[in-house]
Amino acid sequence: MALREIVRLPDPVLKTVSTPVEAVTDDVRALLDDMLETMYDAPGIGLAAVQIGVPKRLVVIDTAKEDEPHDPIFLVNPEVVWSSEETAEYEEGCLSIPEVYDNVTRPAEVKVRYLDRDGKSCERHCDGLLATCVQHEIDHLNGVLFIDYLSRLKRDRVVKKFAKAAKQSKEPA
Ligand code: K1U
Ligand code: ZN
Repeated sequence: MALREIVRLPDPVLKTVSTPVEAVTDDVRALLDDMLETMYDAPGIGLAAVQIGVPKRLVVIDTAKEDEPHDPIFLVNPEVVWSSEETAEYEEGCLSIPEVYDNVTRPAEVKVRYLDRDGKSCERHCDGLLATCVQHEIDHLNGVLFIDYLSRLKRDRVVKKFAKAAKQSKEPA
């Protein structure tokens, strides 16, 4: 297992549509393990492969609380096959946009279809924080960020701040 670097806004890879994984091979499992280690280290509750610069449809999630044992979920080619009419608002964050948090409204419950770490086809009903997180991660696979749900004014402020930081980090000291 290895820690990977998490890419930040405005890296253009974050806007790409990730490609489906053809088969769950040992290489794919190794990548999922790196993603999980990177997510726990950050720390975060979810991570999409594109956030480590690999635009493949892979996601890891663990919404267990700090005092609970790890409970990781590995999702290969996840898709939402049902969403509730009822919505829920949650103050989201993103490891690719550190220290920015804002409220996003999404369906309160979703059913997700995916392949697990062994390549087995699964369906899972998600509610609460897991529903929010899985939708946030599937958005990453489609090049969508949570700031895309904010007003243009708020989004532009965040994009400007991160563009400036990226420019400064490239300048010689
Ligand atoms: O995809 C990501 O950028 C990870 C992101 C997932 C997420 C958080 C909140 C709502 C929706 C999706 C994060 O994990 S941000 C960090 C975070 O929420 C957290 C960090 C430590 C403990 C608990 C939460
Ligand atoms: Zn994110």
